[in-house]
Amino acid sequence: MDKFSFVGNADVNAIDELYTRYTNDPESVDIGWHKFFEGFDFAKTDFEEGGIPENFQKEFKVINLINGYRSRGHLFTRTNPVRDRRAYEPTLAIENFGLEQSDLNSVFQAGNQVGLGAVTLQAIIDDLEACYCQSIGIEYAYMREPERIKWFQDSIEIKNRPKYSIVEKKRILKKLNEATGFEQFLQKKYVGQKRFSLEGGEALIPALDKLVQRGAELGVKEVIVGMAHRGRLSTLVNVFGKNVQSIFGEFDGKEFDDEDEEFDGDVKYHLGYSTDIVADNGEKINLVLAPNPSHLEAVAPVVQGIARARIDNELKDEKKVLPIIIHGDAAVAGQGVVYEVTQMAQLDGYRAGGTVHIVVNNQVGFTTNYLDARSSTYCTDVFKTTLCPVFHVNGDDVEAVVQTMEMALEYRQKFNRDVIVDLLGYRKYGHNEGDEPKFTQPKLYKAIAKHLNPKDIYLGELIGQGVMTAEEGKAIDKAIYDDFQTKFDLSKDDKHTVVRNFLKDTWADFRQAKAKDFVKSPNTAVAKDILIQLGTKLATLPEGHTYFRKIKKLLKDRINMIESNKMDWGMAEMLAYASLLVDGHAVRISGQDVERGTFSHRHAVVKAEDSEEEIVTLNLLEEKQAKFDIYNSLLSEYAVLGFEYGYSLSTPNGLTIWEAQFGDFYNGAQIMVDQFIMSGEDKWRVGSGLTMLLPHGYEGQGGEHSSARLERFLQQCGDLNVQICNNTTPANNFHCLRRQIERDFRKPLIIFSPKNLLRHPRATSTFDDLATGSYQEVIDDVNADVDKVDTIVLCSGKFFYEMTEEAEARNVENAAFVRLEQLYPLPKNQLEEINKKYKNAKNIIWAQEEPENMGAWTYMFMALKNPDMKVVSRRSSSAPATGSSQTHKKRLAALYNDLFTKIAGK
Ligand SMILES: Cc1ncc(C[n+]2csc(CCOP(=O)(O)OP(=O)(O)O)c2C)c(N)n1
Repeated sequence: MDKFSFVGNADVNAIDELYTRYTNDPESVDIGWHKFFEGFDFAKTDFEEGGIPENFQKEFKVINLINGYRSRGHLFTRTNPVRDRRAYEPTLAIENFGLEQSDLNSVFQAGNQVGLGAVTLQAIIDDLEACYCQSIGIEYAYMREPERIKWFQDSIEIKNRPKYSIVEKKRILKKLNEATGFEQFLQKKYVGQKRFSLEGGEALIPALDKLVQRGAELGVKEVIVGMAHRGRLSTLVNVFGKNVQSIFGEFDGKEFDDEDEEFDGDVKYHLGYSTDIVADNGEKINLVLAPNPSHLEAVAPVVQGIARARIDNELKDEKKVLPIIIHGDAAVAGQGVVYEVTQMAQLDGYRAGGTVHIVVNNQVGFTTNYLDARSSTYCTDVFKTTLCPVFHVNGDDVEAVVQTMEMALEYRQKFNRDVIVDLLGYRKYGHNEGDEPKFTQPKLYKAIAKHLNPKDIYLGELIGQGVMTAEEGKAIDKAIYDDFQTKFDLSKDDKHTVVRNFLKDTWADFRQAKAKDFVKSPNTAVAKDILIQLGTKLATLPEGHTYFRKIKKLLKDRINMIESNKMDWGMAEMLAYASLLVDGHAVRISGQDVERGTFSHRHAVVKAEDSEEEIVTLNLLEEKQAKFDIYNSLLSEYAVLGFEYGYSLSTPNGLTIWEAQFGDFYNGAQIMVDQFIMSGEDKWRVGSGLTMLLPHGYEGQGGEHSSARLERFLQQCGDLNVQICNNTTPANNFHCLRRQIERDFRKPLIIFSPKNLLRHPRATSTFDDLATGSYQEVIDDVNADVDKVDTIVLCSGKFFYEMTEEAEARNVENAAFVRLEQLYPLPKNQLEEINKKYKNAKNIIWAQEEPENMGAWTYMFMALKNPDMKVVSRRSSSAPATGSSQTHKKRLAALYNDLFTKIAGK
């Protein structure tokens, strides 16, 4: 396309240049300009001498007017079904473009720009009004790629409003009818029960139906949907085809079909669902609705992660997977995670081929008016960060909605970019069905009370067009009602609410874990010769590049580790990944600066010095190995952790890891931890083997680089929901990572990972440590003399090394320092064995470097219920640590004094 076709303000010099090109080669300019010049004889125009003739100037003014409609037309649309829009200045009145009423009947070549040929100004305006200022408003003129702008102009200006066939019209009506009938039935049977009615936004159902049906035609095989409460039940029944009978059972509050008495389950409008449907064209489409918490927008990155995993693991083509995220207008404008997700959308590590974002915009958020809910013009403005096109469409004009969906999907399939649809409607009732909206929006609700629902509006139109009769309309209503009634009656005999629907096929080979699975970890050893082979390969850089001297040394050190049979943390970690990869398990790691590693211990990606080419030796192990993916993330925790959680839901056979820069920063993603990772299985029976690496440890670096808030995780442990580990040896970390894949069930794993142990001279392992045994939940003190020990010091994490060094210096011999590597599930049997072994021990101490109100102390106290257990810790504190290195040292000294005083039995 020609670079001048999108000039915002037609510039005479630019057009002069364009004209010169046209005279030399008419084909070299865009067709719109070609036509424009063809009908206008500029050849004799001498700009320099004679000035610019008036008719020529006016042509430019008309072009400016056209561009005005293209870029600002969306501000003057009829997209709001129940309220007047705010007034925007300047308007598109022709006077604002230097034109006059007397010009309306003059013919302008500029009509060629919108595909009309030379026509009157009035005809041009009529066309622009029809394209840009009716039920659909489009924001796209800010896009930078001419190809995409042209695509939009063609779609809007050339295609304009499509004429739907009678069959299509009837299908649209059917979906609207189902949406309306569903809500009305529930309103009658379950008065006042929360269902978060879609009424006022019913057009969502034909809209989603169109996305699925058109998607099937455009090659989509899977649709991954995330949405909050509003309209969720209707979507499940009317788009996913979930049997409405089970929804009625959920309204009756039936118990969940889970044999575990402790299973909690969730409210009906949070449960996930997966199903296959056959589209009208005969293609099978898999539909997935992700489970979600109340926390609005939190599901957005999870959906992206699921979709990306489906692309990576199976479909290998972005066009085959369609992520759809449905938002509320208040939530989309207010929640920062939307921005994070938008910013991720085109990144290599996180792209999922473009998401269709739909806002069910009912103009209110609970009781809050849009005027108090955002500073931006539109609730969708955050998406413009990446210059995404945004459609605003009137939900009362259902054909416009369906047309918008077609355009949005076609755009997505063509360009693999995000596209946004702001579906304007209203909310017929209060926030939920027991809520009185007139307290806060009396005027609006007066208007809403009088407003016909979208189904009746459309039915009226179809009757007017002679497509249907009123009687046929009534018959459809009755048939829908009768069908619901039959299923309602049948539902009374159902005993349970079915929970396990979501991603059922993906998880078919995995079972639910039981308490006995955690008594002992499985064997995760790897034969020594294989480890040596893998170690050599991952420490060998391919020839043909020059490498930075320090990196060569680093890899040479890894080779030395093989020769000296003494490895560090990074080597064992890499070997864990390598061994999984050659066994066919993909490994994916993302987080800030993970490729090198925040503390420079990993170097999973090596940059060639000459070309900056990225060398990933973990992908150079064997021809048939699984893929190792590692991505430095954008500087986000919330969305990235959510994404990886979503990825893990779809990838039970691979290891999915998120690493925090420092453990502290995970709390930016607290919602993901609380609402998904810790509680997902108990609410939704979903599995996840997501692994979080949270650097943790007191090294005098201040309040924000010390604590990954172990106490918070431990407080949320129950129902065997996760594993909390604080590993102290490279080998144990190796076994811990491998254990994630070794078993036939999955649990999230949270590793409180070290910083100073990465290079600690005592924190090393041998190849034999990796080639034998399994993960050790408890590591006994190998140096303790059982007969001399009268004190057991239980501890966790790197503090062990500091305490034992200090104990050696003080010649302490009466204490055994026992490491608890896995804090949850608590290895009680193994702790009991320790107790038995140290038969002379009368004294038991829990020693931690964290303040008393943090770390594992209160958890251990509750779990062991031993009133004689003493604690050694820093004093309770509000900030996790001091910022002064001197104070840090002083406090550590105090900690030792307390510890060794207690060990001395004083
Ligand atoms: C993060 C978060 N904060 C607050 C709430 C409580 N809340 C539930 S719905 C709602 C209003 C949502 O408005 P909108 O996004 O416009 O969706 P609507 O309910 O109008 O469809 C609020 C504030 C929540 N669920 N999540």
